[in-house]
Parts: sequence; C-alpha cells; structure tokens
Amino acid sequence: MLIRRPADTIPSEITNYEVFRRRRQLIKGGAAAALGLAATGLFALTPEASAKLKFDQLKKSRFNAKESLTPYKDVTSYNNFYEFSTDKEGPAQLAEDFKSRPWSIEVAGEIKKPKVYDVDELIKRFPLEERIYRLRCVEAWSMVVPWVGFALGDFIKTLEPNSRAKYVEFETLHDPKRMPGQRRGLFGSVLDWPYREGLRIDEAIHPLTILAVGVYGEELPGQNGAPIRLVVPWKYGFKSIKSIVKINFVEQPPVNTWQVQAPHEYGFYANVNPKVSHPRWSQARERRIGEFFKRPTLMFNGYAEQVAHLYQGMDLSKNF
Ligand SMILES: Nc1nc2c(c(=O)[nH]1)N[C@H]1C(S)=C(S)[C@@H](COP(=O)(O)O)O[C@H]1N2
Ligand SMILES: [Mo]
Repeated sequence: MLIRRPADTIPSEITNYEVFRRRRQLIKGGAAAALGLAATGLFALTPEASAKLKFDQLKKSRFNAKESLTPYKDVTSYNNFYEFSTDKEGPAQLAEDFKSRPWSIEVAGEIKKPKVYDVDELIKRFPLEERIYRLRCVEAWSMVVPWVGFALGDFIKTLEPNSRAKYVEFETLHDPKRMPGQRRGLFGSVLDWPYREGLRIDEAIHPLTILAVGVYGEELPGQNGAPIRLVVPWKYGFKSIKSIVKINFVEQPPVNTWQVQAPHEYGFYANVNPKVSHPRWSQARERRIGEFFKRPTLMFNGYAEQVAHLYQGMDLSKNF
C-alpha cells in the first residue's frame, strides 16, 4: 500500500518533546528547585508546579476551523467518558488523579513489525500540531476544540501495513481500579469493556484524522482521554476513542462499542449527517456549548470538501 505523507507535514521538523518530558519529570518530582536546575535555563518552571505542562512551537494546521473556541473550562468539564462516569461533570472529578504514565500502546495485526510502544517514545517521533476542530456529539451538542496532536497517517505509514490491513481497530484501557465506571454495579456493566472503535484504513490515514495528546496547548487531562486519544472530526464524537492502549490492523470490519450496545442506533460509520436522524432524535441541528440558539448541523460536520469522496456511491442512510 502506498501512503503518502500529507503535504502539510514537514519531515525535517522535530518536536521539543524531549525537553518537555524532562521538564515534566522534574516538576512532578519537585526536584527542579532542590537541584537548582532552574538556573541552567534548560527549562522554565511555571509558578504553580501542579499546573499542566505546556507544549510550545506547535505547527499551525491548514485545517483549523475559524470559529470561536469553546472555553477551556467547558472542554475539560463537560465530557463523555463512561469509564469514569455516565454524567457530563463526573469524568473531570473522577479522572483528576488518573495516572497516564507509564503508558504503553500495543500495535498489532497486518503490519510489518508489531510492537509495543511507550507513549512518549511515540509522541516524540512526530511534529506536534495545533488542530482546531469542531466536535459533534451524537447527542446533538458540539464544541470547537484546539487539539494538540499528529496525523495518525504519519504513524501508520511507518508501520508498513500489508494488503490485508483494511481496517484499524482501537481499544481503551480496561482497568476498573483506575476507571471506576468500569466496575460492575447492581445492574451489571454500563458498556462492554474495553471501549472499542474502528476506522476503514482510508479513513485512518486521512490527513484530518489525528492522535491527540493535548488540548489548549497543554497535555490532555484525564477526562479528555490522557495520554493519547483519537480525533476524527467528521464523525460523531463516540468514534474519537480515548486513552488508547491498542491499535490493531485487521482485514474484517471491526465492531465498535456503541454498535454492540445498540446496533439499530449506532453504526460503524457514524459520519455526521444532518439528513439521517438518530431513531430517537433529529440530527439536523445542534447546541454549540456556550450558545443559546441551536445551529444547523453541517454535512460531515463541515468537512465534506475533504472527506465526501471517501463515501461516494454509498447509501449513507444504510451505512449510518
Ligand atoms: N474510551 C472512551 N472514549 C470515548 C468516550 C467514552 O465514553 N469512552 N466517549 C466518546 C464520546 S460520546 C464523545 S462525544 C467524545 C467526547 O470527548 P471529550 O470529552 O474530550 O469532549 O469522546 C468519545 N470517546
Ligand atoms: Mo458523544
């Protein structure tokens, strides 16, 4: 398979991610001041040592949405993350102390060299970009989020998928000790864990599809899917799986968690489509968080120009 590097990625560019990591370890360990390292000028310590670490030198993307950003407060306190809680405010509270290091990601299946990656080893290989995307939840609310991440396609290219790699399957961490929403309750489990998602390989390598590691220039908070999550902006939010531990290249279409849960309501494609209603509500309009009046939902969430060709000839009401 021939996978070309998207035109907006400059290969010579390297991230300052290693500097970032070193700084993070020092701050987290509280060692910087004690060792007097701040004076070396290698890094700058923020006054609040507990603050999230910041990425800098981010590349701007040609895909950035030109709309007002949803405030940081809303992006990080109005969440869907059933591993922690089924209400919107729960994840921010319950994921506050979520430990996202050390973290490994198993990459397996129809590729040349299956391998287990340390998340930081992975992140430092790619130039990080800011990607300002609309996020449209299937529940008919939306946000505009400035993610930090890199194109999934750039990573996939290095893995050398073979001709049987037709789909990519993703899995979230399954660890009920760290994710209270995964513990069994009186009525059993909320979802069939681990949370799973999948993309067709051409969707996975599309330049809009990213692995996000940050938001608002800072590392991802637990509730947004630390340390690494998928973002597919033309699909309903549930496709953008959080806290990924496994990426698997397969020949057969994978089943995703919400499809298993309610097959007549949630399909594999989940492309944002104002003309195809959810069985229980219309998808024609949405509530942008922070706005009073509803706004019309755009075909493919406003990314039709970039992605419509992927679905040419398909009946999108059947392939919902
Ligand atoms: N593992 C996992 N990933 C998930 C979810 C989840 O419950 N578990 N919720 C999804 C849904 S429905 C949405 S709308 C987005 C929300 O992402 P955000 O909370 O970062 O805005 O995450 C998606 N990814
Ligand atoms: Mo969602």
